[in-house]
Amino acid sequence: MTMPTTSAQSLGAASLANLATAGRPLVNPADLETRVVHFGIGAFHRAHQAVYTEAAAARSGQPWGIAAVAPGSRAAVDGLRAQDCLYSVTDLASGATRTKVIGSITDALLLQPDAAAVHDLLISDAVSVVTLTVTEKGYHRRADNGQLDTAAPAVADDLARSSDTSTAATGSRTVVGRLAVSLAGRHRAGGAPISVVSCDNMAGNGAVLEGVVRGFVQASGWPDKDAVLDWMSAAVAFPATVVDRIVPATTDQDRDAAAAALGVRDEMAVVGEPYRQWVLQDTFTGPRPPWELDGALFVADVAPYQLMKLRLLNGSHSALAYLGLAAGCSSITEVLHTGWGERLVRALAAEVGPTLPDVGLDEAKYTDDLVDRFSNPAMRDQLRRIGSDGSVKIGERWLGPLRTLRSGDAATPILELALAGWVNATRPTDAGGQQFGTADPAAAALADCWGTTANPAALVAALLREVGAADLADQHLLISAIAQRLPAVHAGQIEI
Ligand code: CS2
Repeated sequence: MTMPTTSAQSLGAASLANLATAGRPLVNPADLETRVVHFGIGAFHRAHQAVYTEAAAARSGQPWGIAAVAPGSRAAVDGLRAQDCLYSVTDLASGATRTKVIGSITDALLLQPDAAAVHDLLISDAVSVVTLTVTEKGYHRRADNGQLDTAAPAVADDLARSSDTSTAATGSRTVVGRLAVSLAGRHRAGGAPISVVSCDNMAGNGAVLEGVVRGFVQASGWPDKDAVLDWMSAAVAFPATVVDRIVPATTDQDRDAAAAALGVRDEMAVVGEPYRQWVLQDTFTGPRPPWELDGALFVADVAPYQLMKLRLLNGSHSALAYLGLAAGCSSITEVLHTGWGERLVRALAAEVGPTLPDVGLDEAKYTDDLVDRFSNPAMRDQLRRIGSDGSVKIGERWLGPLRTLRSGDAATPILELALAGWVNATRPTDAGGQQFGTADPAAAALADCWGTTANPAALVAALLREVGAADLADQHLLISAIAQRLPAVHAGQIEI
């Protein structure tokens, strides 16, 4: 079915009544209250936590709404505001796509110009939950020890401004700085307990977030910083979570298809695989949305789920991305159609499987499901999306299991091949940037490694040092095994 879309009405509160029932939000946005603040308005949040929150509000009758804060993307804020914070999600099931408007976002704000409004929300008793999807680089951790990088320019800037209490409510450039300043403000205002929930792909993401926020408070010049830290220990929970849904970047074609399905134009449309999962550590303080009503799982320990997801899904995603780019592919589905794509997913799972906690999760089924999910013909998930930010992703996905396996003298041929793929993809181009168009916060430092040596083993070691893996860079057998793989990978020949 196609409908003319160019002159269609735009999605917004006024057009909701014109939508077919199946396309309407589960809640009336006007009935919601802002009780959650979310940082990061990207497609992933809109296709994941916002969907769970809408269903939780609808099924419980509790008015949970989300104020979504963009760390830097004015376009996302303007786009949402222009549509009264409404947007659609299309589930890309093969042969059966389904498009529905989501109504859980109550406001869209920018971290900097709207800082006072964000601060007011974070210190208000009405808000009891903060969630984050700011990606690995949004935590500003040092590559060597994972602590807050207080020397990173944006963090240093936030620290400098935070000591001036007259600018404390307006100054933050980083989400970590914003949280630290506003949590301190909440404490000073005698504020209620609150849960701050990292939804980014990092092992122990709750503890990571807690560590960088506390690191900011410790590095601040606040005379009451010990009291702030004590209050945080008692009243602020940082539960760990595992989030999962493959959400490709939205294309013009996706937006046209959403408009055809809805009968209104939606410039903020997102698409995702039908599968979604959310596992949360059950340590919330204060009220929270009953996300379990939409299938979220509350458990005592998310680590087994987290490691399985990071090492099997994200680990093979990154390997498929770098090796697929080398072989001339552009999407995950395309790589799964090569002679080696599925083999790579299964071989990586077999290699890293022994590093996963043995708590009865079914790795074989998980791997079979991964192959199905990656093969979904309705998805065009770009390798460039997954290959971006490799310097802050591969530590979580590959280097942890690599260390464990090597300390037990296990062979690691697939991780070595994957690392050769990553090394190959960091090659700088004459025009600047990386050869397949991936972006990386450490792109300049990685490019320098290429400039300082022509020796492949020395290059591999330098790149690993750059991502905080000096211990691995000193393992000569590992380094030469990776280096030996480089010529074939560079030529696009992937041998598994
Ligand atoms: C991907 C993830 O960006 C990436 O590198 O591996 O975004 C992945 O699609 C999600 O974690 C799936 O839940």
